[in-house]
Amino acid sequence: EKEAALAAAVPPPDYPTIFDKIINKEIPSKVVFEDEKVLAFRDISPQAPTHIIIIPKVKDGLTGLSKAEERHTEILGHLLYTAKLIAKQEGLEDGFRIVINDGPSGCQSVYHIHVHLLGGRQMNWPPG
Ligand code: DGP
Repeated sequence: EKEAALAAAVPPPDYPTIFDKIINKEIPSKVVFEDEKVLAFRDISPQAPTHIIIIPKVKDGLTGLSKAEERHTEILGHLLYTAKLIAKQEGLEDGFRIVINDGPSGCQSVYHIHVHLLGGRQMNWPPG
């Protein structure tokens, strides 16, 4: 039963998510960084004093990291480099945490690849 529920939670390979509405400004978000390729905004349910979501504006099949193909390497690098820039912008000199949840076991809930940038408190290891 639990397995069935998990399987049901996996959406088809690629369809619009709430992040498309954020990109298109159909729903508001607190944008902290934007360029031609990526958008970064504050998480609606912050798990740390700084909790920012960084996404590609064009998903191009990247529902999650597990779907990455060689053509995605540039955008994947750009997402991480953007995280570094925002960490500096947010004053996270002491460090920060980057998270990419993937699939049901990774606790992914939005199937449009995204990098979590968390900081402003002591992070713990192992993560939950
Ligand atoms: P994940 O569980 O890794 O798929 O993370 C999805 C994150 O997206 C989660 O931390 C909450 C955030 N989120 C979901 N919907 C919205 C929204 O409408 N606005 C904002 N700002 N964040 C959202």
